[in-house]
Amino acid sequence: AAVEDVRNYASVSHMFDGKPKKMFIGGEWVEAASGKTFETSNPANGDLLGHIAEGDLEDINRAVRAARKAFEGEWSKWTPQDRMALLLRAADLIESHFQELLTIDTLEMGAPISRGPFMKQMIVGAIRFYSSQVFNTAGNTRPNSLPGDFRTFTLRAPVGVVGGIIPWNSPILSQWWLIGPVLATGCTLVLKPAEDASLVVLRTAELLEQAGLPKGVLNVVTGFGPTAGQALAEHLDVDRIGFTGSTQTGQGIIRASATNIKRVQVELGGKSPDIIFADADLDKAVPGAAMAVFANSGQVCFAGTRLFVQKSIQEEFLERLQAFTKTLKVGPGIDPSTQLGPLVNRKQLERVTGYFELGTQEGAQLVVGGKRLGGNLADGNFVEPTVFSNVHNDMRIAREEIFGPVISVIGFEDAEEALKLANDTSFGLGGAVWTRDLSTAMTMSEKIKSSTVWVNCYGIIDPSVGFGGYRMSGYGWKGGPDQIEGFLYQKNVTMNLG
Ligand code: TXE
Repeated sequence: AAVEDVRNYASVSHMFDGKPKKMFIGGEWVEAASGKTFETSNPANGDLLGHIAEGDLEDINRAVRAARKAFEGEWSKWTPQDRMALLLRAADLIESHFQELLTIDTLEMGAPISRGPFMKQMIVGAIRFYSSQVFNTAGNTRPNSLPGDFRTFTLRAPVGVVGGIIPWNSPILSQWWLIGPVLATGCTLVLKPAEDASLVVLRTAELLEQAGLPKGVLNVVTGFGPTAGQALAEHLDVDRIGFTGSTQTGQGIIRASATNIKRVQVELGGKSPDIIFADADLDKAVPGAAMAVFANSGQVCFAGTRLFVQKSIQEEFLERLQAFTKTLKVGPGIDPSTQLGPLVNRKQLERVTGYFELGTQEGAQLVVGGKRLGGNLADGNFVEPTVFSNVHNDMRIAREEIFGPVISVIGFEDAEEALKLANDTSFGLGGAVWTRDLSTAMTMSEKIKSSTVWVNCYGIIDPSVGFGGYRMSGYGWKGGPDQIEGFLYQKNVTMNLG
């Protein structure tokens, strides 16, 4: 029965034609050196979607060799204009194939198809932004300030082979935080997608081939973290690594980078504060704060999971939050009316339901949700959007990243207390303030210790600005001109004309 369902999806994309999917190395579609494959399935119903090549050390070695060869070959002669044209062609192709990409991603990792318009604008916008960065690779010249007849100037050169390891929560987008700067700067890339969501990355590679990407500039090695991922992180001929995922794996990536002092960018977990002041416009703040966590079923790195509400409005706010939460539709992402899809896999399902139990054990009050969904959703990894109140900032549900649709509501008296609680965390990725008072908005924006602060909105990222992390949420910037720096070596040339 599972195979028949896969056939039904074949109309969407040849990604679901039942044939094992190959990896992309040196411009060729190849099987794993070991010949092994692994299964990928639909988290909404458990159906088998297909098989994917299971790459490991040998495939990573092949891919890094191909990336090095490409870096030193024809690609190094491409002008910034050539690379800009390639990125613009890619943006057009991604735009015209967007519905197909979105459907592939939804079937494999579960997120609702209704995120389409927002994602399309974000992704196509990001690619077009990166096309504008091809000239952001220049050095500079200064008038001589040394005693003598010297000339000093700087040059900037692409760092070389980049290794990218991305998670499953939004590969349709997160792959571009690596492919974009790589193509803009003239580096090459070996990309290892997450084992739960590889198909959209493989389809994107096909589209890039169609856009005229030279062989070996992008290589995709599918497979598991401890084998393929670890081999990439440790590889002596990889110059830079970009990683998004768990804090624990990130720590391993940083350790592995020491083998050859790779440049590193890591974006890890979060427990972001979302602060509602009594003067906020609750018509906007209630749905805004709810979707700051429930979007993608809470599987978002900067989800605003610690919801601080000023005590004077707490009762009304909780009532309205509960009512709003009850209106949300949970179901298969492929249904256009779905607002929350399934969790990506059984491991995440167990993790999230474990926190449902923990919250009650710790003495928090369950306001709404808190259960796995059965009935016609019993074969998928569905859970209810959940709100706990009476949470203390030192409870585990307020300190640990749950990565599910779980809000912890914490009361506060005044701005000073809100700030103290908001910053009492080991993370620092996102955060928001809802208020009509300009000076509250400004002061909180300056003092919240996180790389992104939203005022009267949540989760909006301008790719031409980008985002990063404080503390254990990681370091290095994604998007914006600052990210480009990380893909370039700077060189100082000093000439003595005397
Ligand atoms: O993450 P992993 P998992 C958090 C979130 C979630 C938890 C676990 O809290 O519940 O992490 O998710 C690859 N060497 N985030 O287990 O293991 C792996 O194959 C090299 C937050 O899925 O970090 C995948 O490609 N690579 C996050 C990627 O790392 C390794 C998004 C992420 O997997 C590896 C995802 C190894 N030893 C999870 N082990 C965010 N910040 O958005 C695994 N990988």
